[in-house]
Amino acid sequence: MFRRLIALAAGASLALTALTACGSDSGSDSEGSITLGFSQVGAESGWRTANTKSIQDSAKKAGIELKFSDAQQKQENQIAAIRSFIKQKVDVIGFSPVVVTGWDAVLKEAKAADIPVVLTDRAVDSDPSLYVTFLGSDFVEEGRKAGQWLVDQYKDGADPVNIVQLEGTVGSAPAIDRKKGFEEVIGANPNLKVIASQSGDFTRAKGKEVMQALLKAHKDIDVLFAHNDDMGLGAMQAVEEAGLKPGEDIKIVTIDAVKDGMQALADGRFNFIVECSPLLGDQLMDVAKKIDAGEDVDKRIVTVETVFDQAAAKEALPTRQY
Ligand code: GZL
Repeated sequence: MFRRLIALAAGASLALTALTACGSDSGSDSEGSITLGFSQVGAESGWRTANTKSIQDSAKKAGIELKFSDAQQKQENQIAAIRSFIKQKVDVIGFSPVVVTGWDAVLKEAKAADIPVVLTDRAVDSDPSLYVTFLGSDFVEEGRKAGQWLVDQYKDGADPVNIVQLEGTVGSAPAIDRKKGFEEVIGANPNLKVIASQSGDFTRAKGKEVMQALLKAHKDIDVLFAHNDDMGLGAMQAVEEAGLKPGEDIKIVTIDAVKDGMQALADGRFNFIVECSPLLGDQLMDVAKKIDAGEDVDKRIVTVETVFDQAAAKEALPTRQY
């Protein structure tokens, strides 16, 4: 705030000078480098690793000083990191909230300290006045796209299609919203039935473990919908170890489109991936600069993303950034 006041005052005095004595030269730039404190969820998936790299590379490119903290998927670590950024009087705080609830207190502390907060990747249920903007994907739409592919695949079939769902981290926005969008769309075809749905916490290891249990409990699984590639890749191993062919005996639909997922798709072991872009770094730095300059920022910035079938994955792989 203080920096912004200086900028505004400098602007005002410049304008005044210009009015009273034309030809005055522009004031020196009061901009120094911006300090951004960022609390990251963790390093649970290929998507997260790519997201971290994007933020770190973009900060360097933008000349923004980045204080980065990895919360190992624990909310208490994120809250502690945000409090530390407040104490250090950073210019802007950014974070990707591991879960939707429990942020009101620390966001109010940031507001009281007059430090603007930017949400990236995941949303919170706090009052929107407590943060400047939410920059990230529309997870409900991602779930809908996954569901629509299944509806299209099975539109002419009369047999029941048994689906198991590997959900993301319990209480996280992507897990809640992807499930919501997926189940809303597959409701269009009464043959499409979710016979089991369990969290794999967005990790490969947990995805494999849960899929092993599901394969033991259900002998008639036709489709796996996993909320991210990493859980799908772990589950794919469980399917193969059970003597079944992933992509054929059990169709696999996932979300993210990180390189390992795209390779499985190109190899025919996945069937469809909905992209969720982790490359949010440049947009985050742009928002930080706008905030610091006192410029307006949209309350919601939705990332642009697409979908991939097996042919599209083969084509996209050679130039895939992540
Ligand atoms: C989505 C992001 C999710 C990814 C997972 O924006 O929050 O978290 O889909 C990651 O791979 O773990």
